[in-house]
Amino acid sequence: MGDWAMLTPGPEPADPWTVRCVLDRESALARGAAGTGATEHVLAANVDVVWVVQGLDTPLNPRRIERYLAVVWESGAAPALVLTKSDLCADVDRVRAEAERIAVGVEVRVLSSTDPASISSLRTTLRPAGTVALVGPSGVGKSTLVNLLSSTAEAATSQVRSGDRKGRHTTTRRELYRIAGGALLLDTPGVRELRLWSVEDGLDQAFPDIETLTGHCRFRDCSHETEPGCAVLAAEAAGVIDPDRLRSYRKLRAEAEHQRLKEDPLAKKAALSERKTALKTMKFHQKDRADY
Ligand SMILES: Nc1nc2c(ncn2[C@@H]2O[C@H](COP(=O)(O)OP(=O)(O)OP(=O)(O)O)[C@@H](O)[C@H]2O)c(=O)[nH]1
Ligand SMILES: [Mg+2]
Ligand SMILES: [Zn+2]
Repeated sequence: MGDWAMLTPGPEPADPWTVRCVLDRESALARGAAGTGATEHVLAANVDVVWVVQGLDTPLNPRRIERYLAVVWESGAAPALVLTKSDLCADVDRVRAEAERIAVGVEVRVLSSTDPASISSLRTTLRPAGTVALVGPSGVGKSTLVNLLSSTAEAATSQVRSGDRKGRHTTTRRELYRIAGGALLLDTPGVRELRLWSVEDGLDQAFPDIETLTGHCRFRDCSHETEPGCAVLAAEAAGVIDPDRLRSYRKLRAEAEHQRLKEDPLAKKAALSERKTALKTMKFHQKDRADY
């Protein structure tokens, strides 16, 4: 979804058009496919901006937002964090501030379907021919937002469950809507969690606060776990970095590395032989010690 193709019309107006070629993708929002996650699933191609949509009717889930942002940055599209249902949140200012701490350097927008001004303000960010994809869990109001922004869209919506406020997976396939002014909105089915797919730079972009510190670690290949002279650990100890955020960064990094090895047999082989060499060196040292 979202690929651009070159078509040529047939000789007669009623003739079918022929697809000449599909243009190279400028961005691809990809995640590990459901199940094993061993294959790539492109959610959307050629998207300029991705709105990571979360509802304020439930507490903010920082770890989920970080994961979404890493995937979006990696895609080449620019993320924005869109917090819906502000009418159901008692403490919007506090939550907004918390969101800004999590989504470092990302625009955070707070809105409600009941507040037309907040919707108009979001509309002003749309660009002609620009494509915006909406991603986020089921029930957060993605399709509602599409309908509010477009005068013609009639995307189906349905109420969240009253107990846990979970959505009902109303949108079941990706759907592109053209809206007045020429922007395109891509509504997607809700997904609770995005499995990482070959995220490398995206992770650093989602954690710029940690990324800037890594350059100051004593070792270039510092894993920021136990190494001496680690600037990240020092920042954590000084209370500059939230330990939960650091845990999340480590977890996502480990997951991305695991995914990379799964995707790339050569990298896996290299990692294995590296481990073997390390093991041999260890044995060698043990032998040395036994000689003493
Ligand atoms: N109070 C309130 N309700 C909202 C708001 N935005 C959406 N809703 C309601 O939330 C419910 C779910 O909205 P949908 O637009 O279907 O959610 P979705 O994200 O498209 O869900 P899926 O298609 O299942 O992924 C609907 O009953 C909406 O009316 C809002 O800002 N405030
Ligand atoms: Mg929907
Ligand atoms: Zn370090």
